[in-house]
Amino acid sequence: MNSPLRDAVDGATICAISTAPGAGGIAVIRVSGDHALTLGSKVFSKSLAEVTDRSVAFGKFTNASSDALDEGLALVMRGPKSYTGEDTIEFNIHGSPFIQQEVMRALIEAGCRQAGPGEFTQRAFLNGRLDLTQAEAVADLIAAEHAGAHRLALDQLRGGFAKEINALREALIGFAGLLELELDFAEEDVEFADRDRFDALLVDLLGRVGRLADSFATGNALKEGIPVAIVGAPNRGKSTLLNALLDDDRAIVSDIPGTTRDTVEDACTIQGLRFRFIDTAGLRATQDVVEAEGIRRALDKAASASTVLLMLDAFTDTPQDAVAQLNDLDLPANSHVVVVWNKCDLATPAQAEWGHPVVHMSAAQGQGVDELKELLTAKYQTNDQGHQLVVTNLRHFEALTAARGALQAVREGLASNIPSDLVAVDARQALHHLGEITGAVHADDILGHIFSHFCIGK
Ligand SMILES: Nc1nc2c(ncn2[C@@H]2O[C@H](COP(=O)(O)OP(=O)(O)O)[C@@H](O)[C@H]2O)c(=O)[nH]1
Ligand SMILES: [Mg+2]
Repeated sequence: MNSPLRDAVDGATICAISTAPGAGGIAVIRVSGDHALTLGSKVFSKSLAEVTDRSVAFGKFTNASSDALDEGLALVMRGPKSYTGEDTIEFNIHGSPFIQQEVMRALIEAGCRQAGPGEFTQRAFLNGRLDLTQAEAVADLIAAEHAGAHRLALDQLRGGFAKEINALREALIGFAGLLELELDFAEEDVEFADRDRFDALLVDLLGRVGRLADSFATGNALKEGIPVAIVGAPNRGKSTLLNALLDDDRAIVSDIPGTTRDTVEDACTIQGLRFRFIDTAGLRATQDVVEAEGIRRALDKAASASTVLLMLDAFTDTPQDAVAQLNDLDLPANSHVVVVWNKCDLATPAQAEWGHPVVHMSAAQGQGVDELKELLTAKYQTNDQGHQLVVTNLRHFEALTAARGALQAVREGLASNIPSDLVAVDARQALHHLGEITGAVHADDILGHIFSHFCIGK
């Protein structure tokens, strides 16, 4: 392999069960490494070296004492055009835990080593088959439990994000090069690049890095579940709505005001998007310390939610009450609020100008719930269409934030005529942080941390 990082691989041929633990119709055991073909052949009745690349052979499995273990298939994929970049065999065997253990034992007796978590993918990275963002996307893809997370992982696996990071790095390398050229000729007091062009380039880089960093709030919500807080005064039907949205008796519903005193939270998927609905304690003045704490939490949840559903009671709330309730929430200026008039089976709500979408509902009878769902999915589906790049990974977000800080320091340095060599230090720092994202620069402990979260066999 021509990657200098290849040295980090210990040279062992590794093996692991790649299918889920337990019994199944079929199990897959993967073998990867320089000696995969020879070691694999020791447990299989055919010589794998003679099997055409990317084809399948049928044969019998035996151990070192020639005990028959199973019969099944061997798929041969020679490096470098394999997932890991090394010679790889995938054995399809019958999925009893006993057979799986015995074939694994036979492979280890033959000289393979049991793979650690994510070791196949780690080798793929070290052999230059994937960059770090793609390797992480593989883990996300395996963990994806709903269509939204699946799509984000697949986009990242396709490499669009890594491409943008690499483009940013290249622009920055060009910039750092010009700065350093200037340094070489410092005595001659020459300014090579004109400062306006430098600044324009920095503004562009800062804009692109900033957009990616800012997309984390959306990306993370799409992956982990978009937080939607249901707030309002007691007895408006908040808990009834939570139950209707989840289609489950999750929260206690009663006509006694102040029933919900803590936040109740649960997730569900609507049209492929994951939402986390948060039912909260009714907002009212209270002397009760427990209820007061519940109200404090409710306001916290409202402030940090992606969407706030303000529940109103068509029977008891006047539009003035309603506006007062909205103001009492004291939400950040650009919050996404939906005004929900509940109990429309009892009364018709008064008209008012909200500047927010309004839904008329009877949560108890299930009317208007679908309309609300439509509204929510429409909002978040348009947000993530057009395949804009969205950052979903905390590690990427932190590196982008650090890169943004370093780029700002470069810009300020240039503006205040700080010596070029000091500015160049900040430029290198920004370059370093961008490189951390794709793994162009990496520390072993970071790699260890990333791959330890993988399944064994991937
Ligand atoms: N008529 C009517 N009653 C409702 C509706 N939604 C909730 N309720 C009733 O209002 C009371 C308070 O509901 P609950 O969900 O506990 O309100 P919360 O305090 O805001 O969580 C209960 O007796 C519910 O059965 C509705 O759409 N129509
Ligand atoms: Mg309640």
